[in-house]
Amino acid sequence: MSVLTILEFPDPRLRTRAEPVRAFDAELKQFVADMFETMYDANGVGLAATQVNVHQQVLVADMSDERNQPLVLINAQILEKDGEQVYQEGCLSFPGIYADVTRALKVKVKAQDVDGNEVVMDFEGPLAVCIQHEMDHLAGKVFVDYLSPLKRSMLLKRMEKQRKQAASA
Ligand code: GNR
Ligand code: NI
Repeated sequence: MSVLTILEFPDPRLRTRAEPVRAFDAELKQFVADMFETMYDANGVGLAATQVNVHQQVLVADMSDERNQPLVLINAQILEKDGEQVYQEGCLSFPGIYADVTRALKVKVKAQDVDGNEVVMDFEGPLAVCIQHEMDHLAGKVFVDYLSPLKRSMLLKRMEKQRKQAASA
């Protein structure tokens, strides 16, 4: 098992569109284990393969307080969306910045598990936010893309400032 390096904005590799997974083999299982280790190590509630520079449609999540409800979705597709919610989002690729984003309240997702079995699952509330956030990463999209240009440039300047302070400390 290993903790992988998480790409940070403005790394252009975060804009890569992930390819579907075709081989449900031991290498995939090892990669999924590494993604969980990386997500838990970073105290994240989700992680997309894009963020660790692997451009395959793999996402992991765990929104439980006890950190004991791991969820892995491979080749996920949204079948249905319903309603709207506003949630304050953060992202491991944007350390220290948070912003309100409007997304669907509920999503019905078709995906595969690590063995390649098809699963259809319904998500609602914070977990639905997380799944939509991770699926965006796999499409090369990030949460600040939803903000107004003014709000986005304010937050990105703030992130840059914090980065410089951290580097000089
Ligand atoms: O750890 C994370 N927290 C979070 C909070 C609100 C909405 C989405 C997220 S996902 C984020 C981890 C991450 O960057 N996943 O891509
Ligand atoms: Ni993210």
